[in-house]
This record gives sequence, C-alpha cells and structure tokens, in this order.
Amino acid sequence: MSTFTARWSEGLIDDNYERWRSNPQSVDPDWAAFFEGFELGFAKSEENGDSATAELAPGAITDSSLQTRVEALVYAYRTLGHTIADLDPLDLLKRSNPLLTLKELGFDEKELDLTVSSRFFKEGKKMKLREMIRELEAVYCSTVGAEFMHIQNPRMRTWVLYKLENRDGSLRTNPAVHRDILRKLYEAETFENFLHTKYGGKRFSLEGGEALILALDTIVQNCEKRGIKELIMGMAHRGRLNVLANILNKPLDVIFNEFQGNFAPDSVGGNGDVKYHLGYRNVRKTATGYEIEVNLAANPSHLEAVDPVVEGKARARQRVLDDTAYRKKVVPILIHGDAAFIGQGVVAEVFNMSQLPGYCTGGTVHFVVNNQIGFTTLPADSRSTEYCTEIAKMVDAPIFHVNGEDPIAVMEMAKIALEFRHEFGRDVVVDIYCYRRHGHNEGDEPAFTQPDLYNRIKGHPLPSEVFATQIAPLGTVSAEEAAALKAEALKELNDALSQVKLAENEKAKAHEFAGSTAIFQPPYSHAPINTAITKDTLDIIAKALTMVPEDFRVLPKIKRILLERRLQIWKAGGPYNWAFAETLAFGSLLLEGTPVRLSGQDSRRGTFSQRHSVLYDEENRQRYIPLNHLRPNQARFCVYNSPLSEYAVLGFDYGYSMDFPSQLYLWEAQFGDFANGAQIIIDQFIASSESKWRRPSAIVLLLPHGYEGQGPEHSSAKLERFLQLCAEENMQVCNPTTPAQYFHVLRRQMHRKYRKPLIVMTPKSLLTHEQAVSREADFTESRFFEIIGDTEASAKKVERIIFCSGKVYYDLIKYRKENALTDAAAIIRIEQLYPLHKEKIARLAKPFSNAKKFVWCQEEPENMGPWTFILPRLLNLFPSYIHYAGRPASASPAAGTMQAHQAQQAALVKQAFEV
Ligand SMILES: Cc1ncc(C[n+]2csc(CCOP(=O)(O)OP(=O)(O)O)c2C)c(N)n1
Ligand SMILES: [Mg+2]
Repeated sequence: MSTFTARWSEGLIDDNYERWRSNPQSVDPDWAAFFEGFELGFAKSEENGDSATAELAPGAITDSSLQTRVEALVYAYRTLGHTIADLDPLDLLKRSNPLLTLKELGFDEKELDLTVSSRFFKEGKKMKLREMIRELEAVYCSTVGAEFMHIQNPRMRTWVLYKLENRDGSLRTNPAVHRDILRKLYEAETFENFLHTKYGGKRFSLEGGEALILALDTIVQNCEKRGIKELIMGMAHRGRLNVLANILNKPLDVIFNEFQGNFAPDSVGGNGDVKYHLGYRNVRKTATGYEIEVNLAANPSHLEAVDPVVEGKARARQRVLDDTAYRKKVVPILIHGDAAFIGQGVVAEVFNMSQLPGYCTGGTVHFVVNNQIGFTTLPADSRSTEYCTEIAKMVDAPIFHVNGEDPIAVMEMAKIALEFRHEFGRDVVVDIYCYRRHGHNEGDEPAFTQPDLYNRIKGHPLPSEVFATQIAPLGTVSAEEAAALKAEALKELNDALSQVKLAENEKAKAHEFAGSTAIFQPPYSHAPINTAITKDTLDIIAKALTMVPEDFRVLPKIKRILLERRLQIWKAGGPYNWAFAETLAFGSLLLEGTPVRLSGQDSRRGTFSQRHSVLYDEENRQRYIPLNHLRPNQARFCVYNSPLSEYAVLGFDYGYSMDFPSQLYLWEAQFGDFANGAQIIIDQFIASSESKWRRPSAIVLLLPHGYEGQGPEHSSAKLERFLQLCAEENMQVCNPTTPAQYFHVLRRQMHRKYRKPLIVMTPKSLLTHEQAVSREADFTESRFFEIIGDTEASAKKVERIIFCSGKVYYDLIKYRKENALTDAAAIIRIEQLYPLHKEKIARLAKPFSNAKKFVWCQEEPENMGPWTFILPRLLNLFPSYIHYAGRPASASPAAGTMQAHQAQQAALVKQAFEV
C-alpha cells in the first residue's frame, strides 16, 4: 500500500482539502495532485450542470463535501479494492479493510440513494451512490484484485483503469466460451488424473491451478490480433507437463513414452534430464489458422534461474526476426510459483533489466501459479509482504490478482496483460490464486504439515465442477454436452496410450529428444584452426581504431593515451598489447560478418580502463564506437554496461547465445571473483546444458584473474571451480599468456563447427606488462596454441620441467633469467587447461630428455587453482613424481596485504626451481 493511501481517511481528506484550498503548497505533493485532479473534474462537471450537488433536492448537502467524498470513494476503491477482493478459491483468506466501509468513506446509509457522479468514473455517468459502490465493488473487489495505482505514468495508469472498468461482459453469457472453458478444464484435469492412475510417480501436477492453462491459451489465441509470431516461455516444475501437453501440444504419446522410461539416454549421448525439465518447441495453429511458435525453455530445478535465460532467448529471437525496434513479434512469458517469485533474488534482477537498452525484451507477461504454499511452507513464513508479487512494483508493473476459480476473470486478465505489454512494452503480472490438490509432489504427504488445509482441499470440487455450477443457471452448456466434452478429453489420452503400447521399443528410443530443442554436434577436436587474419584486415581495423570523425571532439587525454598510442603500435608493427589484440579479434570477426556482443559491468570502458570501446565527445558526451566504423556492411558490435548483477546478466547472455548462435557473446565479470554470484547459471546451464538438454552455447566468460596483492577478493576467478565442472568436453577453460593467444582463442570460438562455452582467465597486470605483448606476425601468421613449449631452454641440459598456466609464467622466466637457470629448467605453459591436450604436453616435453624433475607451479593456494585438476593428468604422462610449487592451502584465496603477497609470490617462484 502506498504511504499516501495508508494515510488516507475521510477526516484527513477534508482537513487537507481545506488547507490545500487556502494554500496548495501547504499539503504534501501527493495530496496536491489528488485534489487538483478532482477539482478539475468537479469544475468540468459543474460546467455541464451534472455535478452531484446540482442534482440534489433543495435542502440537501450543497457544499463541495459530497463531491469530495464521491471522488475519494472512487479513488479508495481503485487503490484499496484489491485488499478485500474475493481471490481465494478455498476461502481461507479472511480479508477486510475498515477503510472501505461506508462510515470510513464518509457516508451514512441515508446518502445511498443520492444521485452522484464522478467525472473520473464511467465518464461522469449519474447514478445512485449505492449503485456506484456496487459497480466499484464489482470491478475492484470481486474475483479480480488489481494493483495499478502505484504506476507513476498517468497514461499507463489510466489505460489499466479503463480496461478494468470497461470489461466486456459478454464472455459471461457466451455458450461457445463456456464450452471452450469446460473443454480446457477437462483436458487439464484428465491429463493429470490419467498420468496418476496409469503411471504414478512424480509429475508436479497442476491440479488446483488448472486456470493457468486457460490463461496461457488466452495468450495464444490473442497472438494473431497483435501480430505475435513467437512466445518464449519459461516455467518451473508445477504443471509443466500439463503446459507441454495442452499449450505446446507436445504429442501425448511422446509424454507417455517418457513416463515409461523407454528411452535410453546412451543412444543419443549426454546424460539427459528428468522429464519435467526438458525444453520443447512447437508451432500452434489457432482456430483461424494462424500459426504461432511456442517455445518452452529447458530449465534446471533451481527455481527462477530460467527467467533471465528466457529473456535472453526472447531477445535473440527478436534479433532473428528483425524485431528489435518495437519487440512486438516475440513475447517472453514467465510462469512462477508464489514462494519462488518473492523468495528468489534473481526475479528482482530480471525486473531491473527489463527496460535497459542492452537487455530489454519489450515487456514480459508474468503468471504466478499462486497455490498459496511452497513445498510445506505457508505464506506467513515465506514473505514479509501481503502479496508474493510485490517485487514487480519496482518497475511499475500492473498486477492483477485473480481468483483461479473464475476462469473468465483469469482469461480477461491474461488478455489485458498481453494488451498492456503490447501497448507499453513493459512487464505485467497476473497472479492466479489457486491451491495445490496434492503434496509438493504426488508422493508427498501434505497432511503432515497442513492437516486442516488438506482436509479442506480433499473435499473441494474440481475446477470444472465449480465452473459448471457457476454457469448452470445460464443453461449455456447442458449436462450431456459437458459429459461429452469430458469423454472426448479422456478418449484422446486413451488413444495416445494405445499408440504407445503398440510402438516398439526401438521407436520409443528415438523419442527422447523428439520435437525438443536438442542440437547434436560433432565432438571436440584439438585440430588446429586457422584464425590468422591478413595484413589488410589488420590495417582496416587499426585504421578505424586510430581515428574519429572530424567533428568529434575526443578528450585530449584519450587522444594521447589511446588513439596516438595505437597509431604508434600499428605503424611499428607492434608490440600489440592485450586490449589492442582484443579489438583486433572483435574487428576481424565483424568484418567476416560475425556480430559481437560484449556485456558486463563497466565493459564499455573496461574495469581497468583498458578497452575504451566507446569514445565520448568532450562537450556533449556523444558516443562514437570505432568498431562500428570499419567499413559498410560489416556486422554490428554491441557493447553494454550491464546492471550490477552477475546472475541475471550471465543468464541473459547465455540464453541469447543459444538462440542467435551466429553472434560471439562475451560476458565479463568486473573481477573474476564476482562470477560466483552467477554460480547457478554456470553450474546449471553453462557447464551442463549440453549434457542435460543437448543445448550447446558458445558463450565466452571473461574473468579477470591473477595474484597481484589486491587482497582476498580481487585475485581469484576460482579457476578450480571451473575445472571441477569439466567433463565430457563440455567447455573450454583457457588461461592465455599473450595478447595474440587471447586474440586467436576468441576467433577460434566462431570458426569451428561446434559450440562450446569458453571460460577465459583474463589479465589485470598483464594488460600493461612489457613482455605480455605480441607482434604483427602473431596475428597474421599464427594461431592458438593450447600448450606452449620452451624454445629457450637447452634441450640436453635441462634437469627439470616446470609446468604452469597464466601470469606466473612471467615471474618464472624473470627468475630464471636473473638466476641464470635457462639451461637448467624448461617452462611449459598450459594455455588451455580443458580439454587438455595431453599428447601435445608429452610432445613438447620430449626434447628435454634428461629432465628428472617435474614441477607444477601456480600462484593460487594448494587447494585452489589447477593443482588438483592437473596432478593426476600430469602423473599420467610423467609417472615419477610431480612436485608442487605454490601457496600453501588457504581458506581465503589471497593474502590481505601487499607485503605478504610479495613474500609468498617470491617464495613460490623460487620453490619452482629448487623443490
Ligand atoms: C533455488 C531453489 N531452492 C529450493 C528448491 C526446492 N524447491 C522445489 S519446489 C519448492 C517450493 C516452491 O514453491 P512455489 O514457488 O510456491 O511453487 P509450487 O511448488 O508451490 O508450485 C522448493 C523449495 C528449488 N527447486 N530451487
Ligand atoms: Mg506455491
């Protein structure tokens, strides 16, 4: 409730009104706006001679007090009506609001028959006060409780108000609509019942919340009118199978097959997933023959984790359908559970992204299957708010709470929600109040924790029965017709089941990913990839990077440290630094027609002020992006400063990468440490989505990593965690040591026939390290090397081989040089830790045939970094013994002081040569 309405009472209104009339500045702005509004209306009504006072009989109230109260009454219902709306099918919510009693509204019984009007309600229609109250109650306090008065934009607020107050009542009496509702309810109910009796097992049934099917069907049916071509949906466990069957029209025999467990995951590779997680896509035809693609994203158990992924997928499809200007053709739909919606922080992150240039999808329609329970936990223990939807108010979304046992109201709200999204390009929420007929899943006993509630639910009629009772007095659907509809739904299920039984096992196997969004691709290969660019290409990019348009007033400092410096490097053929190499990688891909998207916190400039991908005019901050001015018809470079979120932003970019795969995607963490804020996306999607759902992605994660004395939080990207997730060639983990290596690994990402996520440990100090540089030829004549051997050490004399990865290499070569140990120790760099090219390591170690000692050197503590990952693999190649040189095991990734850091770093480098 807003503070304004919380303070509202009739006495207060009068007091404030008087004060406002004598001095508008003397009341707070909320009140002032309120009084201005109704005075305006009042004046207009008086002009028309239709004010409340004008209608009064002689001797009745003649001051403005009545009109004040009438306007306040309308305002009160619009603001507070939802607090007493009849939302709960179980009638457990006992809600009342003293502010909505006649007395508190400032009227007495005698006034009920006064003729009143409000310019702001029903266009000033005159009516008895009791009639006005009845109408307001019907709109605002019946089976819909709408929250929209928090919306700041008056046009949006008025639009919602108008839609609510002018609902088309004809659905309530239309026999065809009633039949359709009954049919859908029967389909939804019998589906669950059928699965239960034929198969048992977990299915997270929708029972109690079948209205969701009506809501989603309404969306599908209204697509044609809005020109919508695709719906990109995300939802969790509850009712997922039902939605697949009844909204995506996934063939029933395929669903049954999954229940029979007939498919053998081995036959298609990967490990598969439980049936209520798989994604699916289908083209639905409406009654008029209009075709809409409906896509349900595969999702993990982690509630709400799929939300940003769905948004990214929607953005991808909008890009593919050339729908980026208005975003009207592709609509994201998210379905939430009540407990998860308010409980999971990622929901807020996703709302926050909803209007940002780099992440907007033109508005999402949210549905909440509000069964008023989360597993065993009731709302009282689950949230500090009245509604589970409160979080949506942060983006001024209208919220329609609706009783799930009034199917027509549910459909009306779904329709208004879609229209709102279409009209304003913003998010909207439909909160369907319902109940959960069984336990959390079907094997779960709900009476252990809510005996009273489940006793009540046991005796509660089915939604179809409730609806049949509602329409019975109208006689729109006869009992025979209803029975026939029900029988039809059952027959469909039985037919599908007979088909499944007839089918052979072999046929069943082929079904595992049938119709799903699975993609099968060739296995990973260490084969070299040609990623070099021509000198001409390099010149085109370098030229564009060193100049700005004549009328663009670039900051003098940027000119000096960036443009002139680049020019100097280019003209001299090097040495190219890291940021320059990155730009060459991006630029060359753009010239080849591959778009590039980089998203992350402060990524436009770069956390370390290294990138400057966007230049600003010093007088008006106009922007210039050199990479978008290479030549006409190049692909587009999209670089976004992301909101300060990791979870949702990475989820979004991952989702985007799956459905528009011809673009290179890079998500950058400000420091590598922060990636753990997105751990769910990394674990549940990036590392495992190909294995679970056959959904590959080529997203790149740029994670600044390296021990430089910046303390526990800015040193480590938790490399060990990524390595622990590696198996079945699911992703690549690289720690490149030169700009050219970085350049080639990025280009390689788009030059192969398969897609694999790429995790890159990116530098901080190496950005400006004198030796971490590359020559022109490294870009024009070279490629990516997964392992780099040692060409300086003397093959015959070397006694030890030190293996390392990343920045510590530069400390090692410095020490070796200073201590004249070049003949004694060879250093082999592992630039790609996974998939590990073991044969290449053996090949590069082979010339050092006298080496007796094998050392792994790392900066990270012993319990972190690659050590535990690399040890068994090195032992496989060099069975003698692998010595460890690195920081001792530690609870925290790095020391807190520079002094301690330096002492540890010096010790571990020395250890590598002495151990
Ligand atoms: C991030 C996360 N935490 C915990 C769980 C375990 N869990 C699965 S369903 C559930 C309750 C969800 O309640 P609600 O969102 O209301 O959906 P409902 O099951 O009632 O449809 C919980 C706690 C989970 N799947 N994901
Ligand atoms: Mg729930």
